[in-house]
Formats: sequence, structure tokens, C-alpha cells
Amino acid sequence: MTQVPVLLVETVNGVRTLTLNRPDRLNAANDDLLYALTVALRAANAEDAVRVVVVTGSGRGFCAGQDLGGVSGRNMGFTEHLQATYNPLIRTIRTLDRPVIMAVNGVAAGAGASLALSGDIRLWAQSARLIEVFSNIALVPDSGSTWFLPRLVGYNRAFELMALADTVTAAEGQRLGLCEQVYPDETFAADVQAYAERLAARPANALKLTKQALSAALTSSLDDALDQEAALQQLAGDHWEHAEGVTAFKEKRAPDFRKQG
Ligand code: T3D
Repeated sequence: MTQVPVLLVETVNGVRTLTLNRPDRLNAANDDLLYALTVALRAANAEDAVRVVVVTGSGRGFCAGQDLGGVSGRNMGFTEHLQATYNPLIRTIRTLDRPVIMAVNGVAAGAGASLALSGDIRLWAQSARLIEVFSNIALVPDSGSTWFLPRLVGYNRAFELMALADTVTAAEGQRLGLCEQVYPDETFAADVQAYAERLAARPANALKLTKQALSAALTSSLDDALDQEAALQQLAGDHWEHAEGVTAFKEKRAPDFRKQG
């Protein structure tokens, strides 16, 4: 019998799309899927041709969090499991050199909600929903939700969403700042690809350094952020992309950041 891959991988015009592929379980994550996604992200990071990574789900769900079917027979505790699976995945996303787009095509629940929040850019379909569902099964939010959500909506709203496990619709998600754009379901895949290609045409080195600067600034003082900006600006300014940007400006043409300097 042919085994269906838990993760689909496709590259078009510099955009690597990773599709969680357990649609009958709303792409609930088992260890195979978590491992495959982490490995695929790291592989994308090592390929120059890949300029942007998109993570999305097949079928009507984005990711329903931990696959509850496999938890009872597991031979490791929660801490050990999180440290071995979800935590390396979220760290990989946040430190990847490439921009990561979370294309939330449907329900994102539990660790799936954390995954949806972890991207550099979050694009939602109109039917997308986010649920901090953990308290429904008397667990604590994990996989980064306690870090991401209060930074986006404040402590009190985060606590309310976590305590009541209420559903956040796409309209509410956009109002709360949980996503950058909402697109119609019918055109979602094409809209995500168009957005990703726009991002892929931007200067990759500058975006990598911007991601580093923003990540560091989230947990640093203004003093440290200023020092960090000054150091990273040297790396950006010394790169061929900067020369190309300035030359293009002077020549009154669009810069070509895809060419190799
Ligand atoms: O290390 C550790 O283990 C700790 C880590 C924890 C991380 C976590 O993510 S804890 C949270 C785990 N996730 C959940 O508790 C979510 C459970 N699912 C739901 O609450 C609902 O399914 C949704 C709100 C996500 C969607 O509801 P709905 O009505 O749109 O769909 P449904 O009918 O409930 O689900 C469709 C199918 O997917 C269904 O299977 P069936 O009946 O058609 O055969 C359902 O059982 C299955 N499914 C949904 N979520 C999961 C799942 N199967 C396994 N695990 C799931 N998480």
C-alpha cells in the first residue's frame, strides 16, 4: 500500500510551500508531521533558490494541534515531548533566515494556533478560525502561545481567549492583529502565492537581518536595540543588495534583488 506523505512540498518562483497533509484529522500533528515540518523548514533555509516559505494545511483545517489519538500510548511525558517536537519547530520558524508565511486556510487550534501565530506574516482565509483550545482538555497553552498572544492582544484578552477557548473568526483575528491579511476562501491559494512572490522579490539578506533585529528587540531595551541595529546595518550596507538598491534608485528603475551580486 502506498503511504500518503504527512507533508507536501512544492516550490514555485522562489516560494517553498509546505502543506500539512492529514486532512481527515484537520492536520492534527503527530510526531511524523512535526519532524517532517521541522526538517523541511531547515532544508528550505539551506537552499538559495528558496526565498520565502509558506506553511498551510490541506483540506478544511490548518492544524488542530496535537493529535489526541496518539497521546495515551506515548512513552514520554509532556515536557519531554514538547522539548523534542514542538519547541524545536517553533524555534526553527522564528530563527529561519527566510520569511515564513503562515497561510491559515481553516481552523487552527491548540498547538496549531501557536503555529499559526508563529509566522513572520499571517495570512488567513475568510473561513479561518483560531482557538486556544488547550483549556478544553485542561492543558496549559504551549508551543509559544503564551509568548505570542499577549504580545499581540495584551495580557487580559490573551487570558480570556485561553481560559474560555472562544473561537476567533477571521474578521476578529484581523481586528485583534492576529493576521495581516484576510482573503476569500475561493482565491486563497492564489492570493497567498501572489503575496509570497511579492515578498520573494524583496532583498533577502536585508529581510533576514530585519527578522533578527525585530526578534532581538522584542526582548531587549531601547539601548540594546539601537546597538543591534547599528551592527546589523553594517552587514546590510556591505551586501550587494544595498548597492543594487542605491544604483536602481539613481537609475530610476526597479531594483533586481533576485540577481546574485
Ligand atoms: O506534548 C503534548 O502532547 C502536549 C501538546 C499539546 C498541544 C495541543 O495542541 S493540545 C490541544 C489538542 N487539540 C485539541 O484539543 C483540538 C481538538 N479538536 C477540536 O476541538 C475540534 O476538532 C476543532 C475545534 C479543532 C474543529 O472542530 P470541527 O467541528 O470543525 O471538526 P471535528 O468534527 O471536531 O473534527 C473533524 C475530524 O478531525 C474528527 O474526526 P472524525 O470524527 O471525522 O473521524 C476529529 O476527531 C478529528 N480531529 C480534530 N482535532 C483532532 C482530531 N483528531 C485527533 N486529534 C485532534 N487534535
